[in-house]
Amino acid sequence: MKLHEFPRHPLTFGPSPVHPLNRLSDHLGGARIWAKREDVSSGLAYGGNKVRKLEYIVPDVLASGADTLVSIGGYQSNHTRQVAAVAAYLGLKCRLVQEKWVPWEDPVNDKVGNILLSRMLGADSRLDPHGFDIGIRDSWKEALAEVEAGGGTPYPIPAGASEHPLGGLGFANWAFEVAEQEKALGVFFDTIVVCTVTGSTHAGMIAGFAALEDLTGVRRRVIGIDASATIDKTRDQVARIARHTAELIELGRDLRDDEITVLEGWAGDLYGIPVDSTMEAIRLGAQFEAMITDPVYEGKSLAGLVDLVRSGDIPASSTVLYAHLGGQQAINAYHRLWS
Ligand code: 5PA
Repeated sequence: MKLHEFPRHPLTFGPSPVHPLNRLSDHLGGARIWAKREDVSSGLAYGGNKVRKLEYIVPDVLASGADTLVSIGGYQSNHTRQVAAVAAYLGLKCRLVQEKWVPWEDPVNDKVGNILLSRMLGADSRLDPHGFDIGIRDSWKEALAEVEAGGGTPYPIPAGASEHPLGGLGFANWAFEVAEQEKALGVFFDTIVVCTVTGSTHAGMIAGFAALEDLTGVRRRVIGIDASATIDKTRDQVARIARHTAELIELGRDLRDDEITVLEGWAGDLYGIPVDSTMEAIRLGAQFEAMITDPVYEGKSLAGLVDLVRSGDIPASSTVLYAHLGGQQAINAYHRLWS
């Protein structure tokens, strides 16, 4: 099936906004930087990148007759909050496994931000002591079995919706949306920078931009910045989901290795724990553009972008699009970084 033939259940306001980051670009003195904002593109509990993925998964949920969405993430998972939001919006139940993915000892880490919102949205959100892993988890399988045992019909949504067979479609379509916006704005983004952890955001973009390249003959760099700190797993997952999504949308060729780029160097030692470059990037985004980024994801990808522009790896002649994927809801659990 071609991408536009897959059913899509609208959960966003439409195309996410694109705008220039002029003061940040001037400050860095290199490439011109723009942002495309998944953080302000949906009315469902603040939205974020998972809402776009879920637009392609919801038709399957509704067709399945399930009554409970079951998903998994860390205590401050943005993904689980977005699953809770979509469940509420569709009138479904929601069971969430919130694992202790981050050794961040703060008395409100399991109370404020994303988890607070998930509870407000009516999800059955339960804490689990297991640590970080982007793979398929026993705790999630147990939650699925529990829902069934209780007479419910669960619909499984894995971490970040990434291992879901349709998980890459949302961001494959993002590539085509970018191309439309470029026409309207009279700009061309030769480089895209995106945060990657469970992989289907970046992987979807890779498949989508590959399809666009085959239509137009124009190549671009799609750079994933790792924020998982488990780079091998994330690289494998990105490559696998990109290839799967490319096949799904009938790309008709294998992806080249140069189309799959996940860079390391800005994740620090641990998922969810910011390092100096993260804090500097958050400060730059906030103080030059009033663009808020979080210490888990977007602060790290912004740090990658800042360094690549400063070093000239992304040349001064480039126009870069920074994919802002959301995540601000976690910042209250990180209040002591600023107090
Ligand atoms: C997340 C993911 P992928 O997981 O698709 O690679 O996206 C990375 C990412 N930015 C980037 C933000 C704000 C994100 O929330 N979040 C996960 C979550 O549980 O919230 C899936 C890990």
